[in-house]
Amino acid sequence: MNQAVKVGRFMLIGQIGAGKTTLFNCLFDKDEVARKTQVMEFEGDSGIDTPGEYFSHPRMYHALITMAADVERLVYVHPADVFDCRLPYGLLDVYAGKTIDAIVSKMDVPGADLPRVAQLLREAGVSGQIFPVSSSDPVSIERIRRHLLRLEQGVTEEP
Ligand SMILES: Nc1nc2c(ncn2[C@@H]2O[C@H](COP(=O)(O)OP(=O)(O)O)[C@@H](O)[C@H]2O)c(=O)[nH]1
Ligand SMILES: [Mg+2]
Repeated sequence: MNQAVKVGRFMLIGQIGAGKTTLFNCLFDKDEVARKTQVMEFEGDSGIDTPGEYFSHPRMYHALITMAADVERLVYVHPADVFDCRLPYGLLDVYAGKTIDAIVSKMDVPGADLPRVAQLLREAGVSGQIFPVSSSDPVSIERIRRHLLRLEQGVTEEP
């Protein structure tokens, strides 16, 4: 009997250039430079990377919101040196009762301000965990991998 527990999908959302695809590739050990993401990218049953346009253009919100209803966890990626934040209208409503985690990306850039961004995220409705990350810091990526893929609980993915 297969004892493996199915891991719920996570979905990365956030503005164009936030660092979603770079992180996504790191999480799944893909050895490629992030190209502009044009469509939803699925990694098996584990994760979805989304184009920034879906996040930034109101006429694309429906695509995100529809997909959000189907994923277990929504993960908002926000750069450490950007100090405004608008989550798509309606997303938090669809997601009521579920947790939104956030990743503060690009922690290595000179203007990075984690406390300031964290406060911004709380005000925007992020209620879950906030993870700082830099693509050049493997420890920060490993922490996120453990959380999102639930490695710390010994849960394995179905083949
Ligand atoms: N300095 C720095 N640059 C990053 C980091 N993560 C991504 N980038 C750069 O930010 C740009 C946008 O990254 P990308 O992953 O395509 O963003 P996406 O549009 O959210 O998928 C690329 O030039 C990346 O190399 C990071 O942790 N630090
Ligand atoms: Mg991308």
